[in-house]
Amino acid sequence: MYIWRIRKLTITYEIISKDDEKIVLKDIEKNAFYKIENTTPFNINVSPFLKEVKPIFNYIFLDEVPDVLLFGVPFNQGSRAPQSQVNQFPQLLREASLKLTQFNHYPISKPLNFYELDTQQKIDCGRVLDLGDVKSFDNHSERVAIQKVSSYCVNSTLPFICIGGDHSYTYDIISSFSKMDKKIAIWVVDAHNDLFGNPENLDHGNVFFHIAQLPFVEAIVQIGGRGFRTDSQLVQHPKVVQITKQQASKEKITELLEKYSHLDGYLSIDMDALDPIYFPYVDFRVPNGFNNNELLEIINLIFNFSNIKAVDIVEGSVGGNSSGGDYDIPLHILIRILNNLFVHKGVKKINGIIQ
Ligand SMILES: [Mn+2]
Repeated sequence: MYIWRIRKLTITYEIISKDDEKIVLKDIEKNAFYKIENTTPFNINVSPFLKEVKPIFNYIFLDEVPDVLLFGVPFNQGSRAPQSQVNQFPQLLREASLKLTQFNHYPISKPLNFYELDTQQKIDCGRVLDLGDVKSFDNHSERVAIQKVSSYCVNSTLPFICIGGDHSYTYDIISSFSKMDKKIAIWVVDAHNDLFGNPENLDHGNVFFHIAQLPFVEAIVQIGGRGFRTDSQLVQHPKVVQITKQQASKEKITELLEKYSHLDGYLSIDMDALDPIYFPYVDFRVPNGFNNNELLEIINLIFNFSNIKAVDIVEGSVGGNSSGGDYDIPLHILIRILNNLFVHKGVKKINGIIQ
């Protein structure tokens, strides 16, 4: 028998890896490795809709209750870009995260923490459960699969983050909030307004037209629109407030955050909000976008005012070297979002004031 049964649970082990059958542990003091049976039931009732992958930061969570949930949506069927490869983004981001590998502890979890040298800050991200990637199952469509997984997250009442995928799947995630019986505001940072085109087919170019039809969505605030439009491409909607990149001052965004501070919030980050100089790996690059710090300031501002329940990061694509630093900017954004989800978890705010 190669499987050891660990009895002295007072010793702290690092969780090195996990598969369906076994978990590899390392005794930190003795520098010795052990294999134990993997008796943790792989998640939850939606596991047929999830593919297990190497988790972000190789942080393997085996405890009962995490602070934050994460899942990947490796799909591109809603993209208008020919042969879009946005389906590969969850994997690329997970690969990029491995340079910040943090082996979780066993039997008692330790939280994910980072140190940012630039700001001399410790970034607490709590205990994160990476559920894996959504997969279609049986005769269910990709969209049904996403709705199953995001409904699980909504029902858990834990904050969660989804890594897309094209922007159309934001519709399926937001749909899962229908059962909460609460009105929500959607905060979007994107170079485009995604309200244009044949409304018959939901895709990433008209996704916010469809989201605006959901009765529990009270308002959609789009920040970062830029570039040229034709008359017919210039679409407005009574539920949608548009703040262009040029208009996106702290004051303007705060004014809207105050207006909608009575609502729960959802945040959607399209990677093309960033200037292509900083992150060119998207299908539709638009010049004169936000830099990394401007985007992070907007994200922090939104979290400080709004009760954000879930976030997505979408439309990242292939082209860069995941281990060579080309995906560090989305990775830093992810870390900052995890930190915000963890820190603001369960904190009720009205007009930026903790209640
Ligand atoms: Mn978009």
